[in-house]
Amino acid sequence: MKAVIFDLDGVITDTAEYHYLAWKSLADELDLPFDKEFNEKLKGVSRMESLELILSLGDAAYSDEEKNALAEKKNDLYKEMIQKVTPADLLPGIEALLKELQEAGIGIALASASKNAPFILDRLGVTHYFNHVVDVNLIKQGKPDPEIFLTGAAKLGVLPEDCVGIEDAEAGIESILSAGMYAVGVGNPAQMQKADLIVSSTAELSLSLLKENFKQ
Ligand code: B16
Ligand code: MG
Repeated sequence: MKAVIFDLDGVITDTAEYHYLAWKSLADELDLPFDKEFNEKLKGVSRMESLELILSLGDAAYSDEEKNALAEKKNDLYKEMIQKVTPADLLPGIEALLKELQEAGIGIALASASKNAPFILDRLGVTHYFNHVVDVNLIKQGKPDPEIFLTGAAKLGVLPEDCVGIEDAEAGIESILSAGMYAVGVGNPAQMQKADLIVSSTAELSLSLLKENFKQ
């Protein structure tokens, strides 16, 4: 195991609630029946794809220009919300794991679909642990395509087979597996069936757990 590549939302911090509130406000304005259950479909999905899914709840057609304006409106609201993020919003065990990995000389990268990821890492006070943060603006195919995880490995200079990927969304697990990496899922086993290892909480993650299970 030479590197660990992390997802952000749902693994390092839980920004899903802010994404939900911002989309909910937009959906209410457009009179679309958006709820928490539907929001589950948006985890790990890019901003424009999320918008398309939400708009599919209604019959109205929108031009590309209108869609861009709607996505921008949601993002402005979301950006306002994430100003409040602090190191206390790190999920349990994550900083301890980052520290252990860094001390062991294991590469650390971020493979998040969020364009706001660098800002959130800064607010959480953990940017300095990361050897590379994949620039999602340069990624052509979103998760479940392996591109984002493969880019992380390439930037760290390690082979995919020597990497562990950690995700909370089904599309993310597929992305890790099709990149040829060892997939660790955080959350409900029903949504993580294909993962190589599943933990119910980030508090269970540690260097020794990853090392013991890697490639078994
Ligand atoms: P943004 P992840 C994803 O983060 C979120 O889970 C998803 O809900 C969001 O739409 C996506 O980032 C894009 O975020 O609008 O900030 O660019 O799980 O890949 O870390
Ligand atoms: Mg996620």
